Amino acid sequence: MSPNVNTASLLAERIPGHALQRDLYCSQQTFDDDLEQIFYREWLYAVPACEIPKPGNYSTLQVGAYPLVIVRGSDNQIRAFHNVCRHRGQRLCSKVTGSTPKLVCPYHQWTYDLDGKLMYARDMGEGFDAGKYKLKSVHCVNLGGMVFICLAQVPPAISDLAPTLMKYLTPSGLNEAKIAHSSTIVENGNWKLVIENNRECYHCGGAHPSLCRTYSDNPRMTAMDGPDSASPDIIDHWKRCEAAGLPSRFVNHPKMQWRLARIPLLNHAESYTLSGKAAVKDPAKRMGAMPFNDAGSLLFFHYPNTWNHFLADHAIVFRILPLTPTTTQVTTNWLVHKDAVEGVDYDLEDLTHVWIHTNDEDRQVVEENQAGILSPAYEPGPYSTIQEEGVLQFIDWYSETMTERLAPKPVAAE
Ligand code: 3BY
Ligand code: FES
Ligand code: FE
Repeated sequence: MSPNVNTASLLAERIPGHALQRDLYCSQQTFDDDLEQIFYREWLYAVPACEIPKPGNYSTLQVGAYPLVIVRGSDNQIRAFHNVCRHRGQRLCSKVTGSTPKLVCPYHQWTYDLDGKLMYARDMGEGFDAGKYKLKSVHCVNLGGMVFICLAQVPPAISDLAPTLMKYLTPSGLNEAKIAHSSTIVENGNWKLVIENNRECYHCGGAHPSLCRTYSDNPRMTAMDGPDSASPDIIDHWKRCEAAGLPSRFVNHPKMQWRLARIPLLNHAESYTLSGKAAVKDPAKRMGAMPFNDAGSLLFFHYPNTWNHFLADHAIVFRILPLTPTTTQVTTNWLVHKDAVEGVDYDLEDLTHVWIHTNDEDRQVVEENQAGILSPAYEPGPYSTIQEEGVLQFIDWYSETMTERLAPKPVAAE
């Protein structure tokens, strides 16, 4: 690897329409720049709200250097805090998820209310002002059951996404959901390779035998560049769904940072199961209120760290977090209606089989991709404009965002 990597210069030299240069996928410098300019500045998907359904429930996550905790307060409000005690800095909550009436530091038991106020600190002497030691808060919003956080002092506008996402998610009933299964894996690949892989289905036929039973690898399914570029069968699907009151048409951020679109599954399949039938059998126990069983999958991605599938019976939500230049954590949650009972209304193996395998297949693809890119012989090759338009869009979004943010700032005039 080159000793002095300059992310901005590499981006300036990149060949449009091609994969990125090696150092952008593996250098410590670019990894640090990605954290600083993207992960510490953008809204990130954190958890499904149903992971913390009751006051006192919390979830933790690590974003780069920042340990964070997301808590539901006694007022039912979901808040995010730096998971760092204001006494001597102990991490407050070490479990991935848990439940507690108050946040008690394990070191010297400073005790915080669920809204972050310091309630109790033993023997701190006279003049100690507990009001100065609230937990540091992190911006946090619950959009239709998906909790997003932002580490920036001033977060970017979310107003373009919020109403649209809530409108599209409402029929999926995320607020009436529970987690049926959760999986966290580590992929030995740069976070951008994980997203690139998700943004195309050029690899699907070769890599995903079980997913391909129900999911079409037609490139127009995953990487439309606007509603008019969709194929006639998708446009028909939107018309049918929207006539039944289900928001479905392709909508996107102007720079394609996010996109929503409801796509049909193959042969009117109901769900991503091996049989194509709904995994949750009892229609009364399916998530949300879908007008028909073959409503397909509502696809939602938001850069830099989430893609999702909302089906007529369940949903699968994905979060990625970069760990090191060449490792990425991928967390998948399978959501079902809160009243659906495992072993009665659904079989867990039937529900999770396809995406547990698909995730593992994608992990292998990403790891082999990273292994090849680490070779000094690697040279960025061209993306297919027919099959990999989604990857091109992601790489363009990444390159433009980073280039703009890494550019030297004009010095203010005296
Ligand atoms: O291959 C993947 O990981 C997924 C399948 C659905 C969208 N994307 C192409
Ligand atoms: Fe938390 Fe001391 S570090 S109470
Ligand atoms: Fe894949």
